[in-house]
Amino acid sequence: MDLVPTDLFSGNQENMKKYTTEQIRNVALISHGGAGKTSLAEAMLYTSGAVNRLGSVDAGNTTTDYDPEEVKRQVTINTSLAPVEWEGVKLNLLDTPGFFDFTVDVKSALRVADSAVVVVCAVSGVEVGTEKVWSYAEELELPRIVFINKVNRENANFDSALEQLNKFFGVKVFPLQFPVGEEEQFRGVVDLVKMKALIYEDEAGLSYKEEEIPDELSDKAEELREKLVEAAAETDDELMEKYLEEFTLSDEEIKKALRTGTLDGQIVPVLCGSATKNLGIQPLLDLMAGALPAPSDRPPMEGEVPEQEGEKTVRKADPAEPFSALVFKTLADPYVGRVNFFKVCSGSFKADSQVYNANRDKPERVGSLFFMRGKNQIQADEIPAGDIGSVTKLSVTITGDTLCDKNNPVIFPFIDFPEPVISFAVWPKSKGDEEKVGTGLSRFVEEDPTFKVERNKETKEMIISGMGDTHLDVIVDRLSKKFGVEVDLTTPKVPYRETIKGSQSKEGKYKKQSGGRGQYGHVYLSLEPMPRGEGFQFEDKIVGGVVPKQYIPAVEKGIIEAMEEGPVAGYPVVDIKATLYDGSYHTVDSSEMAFKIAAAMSFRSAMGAAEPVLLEPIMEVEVTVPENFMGDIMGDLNSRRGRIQGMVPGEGLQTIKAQVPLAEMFNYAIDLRSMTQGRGIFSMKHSHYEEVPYQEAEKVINAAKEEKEKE
Ligand SMILES: Nc1nc2c(ncn2[C@@H]2O[C@H](COP(=O)(O)OP(=O)(O)O)[C@@H](O)[C@H]2O)c(=O)[nH]1
Ligand SMILES: [Mg+2]
Repeated sequence: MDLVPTDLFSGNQENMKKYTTEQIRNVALISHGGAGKTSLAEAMLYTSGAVNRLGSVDAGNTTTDYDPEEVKRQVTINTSLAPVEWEGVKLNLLDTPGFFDFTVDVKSALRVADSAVVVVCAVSGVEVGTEKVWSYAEELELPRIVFINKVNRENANFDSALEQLNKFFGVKVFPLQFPVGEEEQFRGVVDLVKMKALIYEDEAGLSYKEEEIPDELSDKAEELREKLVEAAAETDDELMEKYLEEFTLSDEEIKKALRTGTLDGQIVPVLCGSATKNLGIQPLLDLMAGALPAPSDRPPMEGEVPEQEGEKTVRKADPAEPFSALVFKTLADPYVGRVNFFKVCSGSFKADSQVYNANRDKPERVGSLFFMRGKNQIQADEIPAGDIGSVTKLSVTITGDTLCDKNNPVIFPFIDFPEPVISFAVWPKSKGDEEKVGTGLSRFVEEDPTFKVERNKETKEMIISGMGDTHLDVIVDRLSKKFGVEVDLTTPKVPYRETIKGSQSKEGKYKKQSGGRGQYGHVYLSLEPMPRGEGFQFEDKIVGGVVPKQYIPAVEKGIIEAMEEGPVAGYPVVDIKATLYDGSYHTVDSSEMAFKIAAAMSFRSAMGAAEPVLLEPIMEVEVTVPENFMGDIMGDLNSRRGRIQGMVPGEGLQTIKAQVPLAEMFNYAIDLRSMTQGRGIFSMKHSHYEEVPYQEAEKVINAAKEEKEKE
């Protein structure tokens, strides 16, 4: 098929020094959407000299939001990489999306990161997304630094943001700085280790002067310094002894304690600044390089040996170990082909080699290897353990796969992918584009484990499902840009079912006499309801061969075929038991066909008389929102015919569990977002089928009638 070329990857070649495992820091930038991760990555690139102008999200020219879909929406969609060279260390920044639709990218990035910088907005403080990403990092026991950003913004309040951090995440969240001036007045930070004020003078924020702490801030500085020394002393028995004797520690001792404390999670240091003003970036880079772990400081990766059930093995981030790498991101670009991003977990990855994909039991030929900086490629001959790189044109490898040495195979577990929350039926705008749409969508499935495509046999629609309307919107735009096809999305049909509430027995007789051989089939069926989810059961109670054995399967088949279209609105029939208890036959005229027809006739008339009803799918829904939205959310769920099952309180958040009909949930992802200003999240999965209430059923029946008449 024709592919529309895109310029996703620029092909620009850059150069970079070589770094050893110990000199690498893989740091994920995580936060609630909009706190400033992409801007912060840009500021770090600029401060380190990797780019010579400070790109901005608003102007659409940052290094890490390079995808046209990201520029258009001004939000990060894909995790992208930004290696920053600082003080002999390479910081591989993973700029993750904050938008909930793309949470999987955050989890994937954290799977390969060795630490994280949690960005918090000085105006909004701790938000739903902050808590989410914090809990992901906590689960993985990732060392963390907090950066309180946007101190220059109107209504910025460092102390209040810090207080919230302490409230939500405990006292281990510890300031190493506080701002000098806020909002427009923000001009530097008080460094509590150096006990100096770092004051910025140039517009670009590239240099600062160390000054005495201004008088009005010195009490606060003393007080916080005291706490800092105490916290540092607590990381180590020896330091504690010294502290108890001398009531103080040297700056060097504090720094060392900060590193130990950060590495083992006892301390989460807090820094502050402004990404867009490029203020406070150097101290952040210094701390990241100094206190965050190299891959070799982290516990070894655990994996399974393929085909040796239950056998575990570990890989250390050591170039001397056998080669292994974990693929954490796949991009399908029609122009360059498939791009896989990986972290080398052990050994080293050599260009122009052959490796083994352990998940798919397939060899892969490897050509060139690259480090990526946004969309720019930096060619690499060899990528050592711990480092992150990319490779194009592998044939079978996708997100989550382990590449390794064939003689030392290992499979690393990846992340659990969440179930999609929103679905649409997709229709090509021009007839004949069906195949192109199918091909395009299946490419996206390859690169995106949270995107699903399915042809619904019952409703005969092509259904796409994803993590939110923006997610699917992006897919539709990409379908047009990359594959040149335009599509419309419509609300999917609800896969209703039908069943009966009563029991009935009816006769079915099919008899035809038209010269020559006739047709004769004759049965009595009784139908009775079965519990939800039981499907279909057939019982043969014929005695004395009144319906001969060879025709019994035809009777069952006749019923099953008739069940495809129920009497209420033409939906499939479920949860019934059919018993064949009587009938008769004709030695010459009876046939399988005749019995099949007779069975269908008997089934239909029994169905119609046995109180047939419509069933609808009920979803198990979990909604998490800040407490103050509880009332609105419950009211809304009620109006969707939902039944509240329970509530689980959290720190400032509530999780509501409810059962809600699918028919009422198609727009929930969108409505929840607008009801909660983006602060609510939800998940849902199919639970069971239930009878549709009379008034609703009426609508469905009328719609089905209209549809039939149209045909
Ligand atoms: N005033 C101010 N705005 C900022 C700062 N950092 C980021 N922004 C703005 O906040 C918005 C979101 O920033 P972005 O980097 O895309 O956030 P992300 O979603 O975390 O990547 C953009 O409009 C930025 O220009 C800052 O330090 N001060
Ligand atoms: Mg971003």
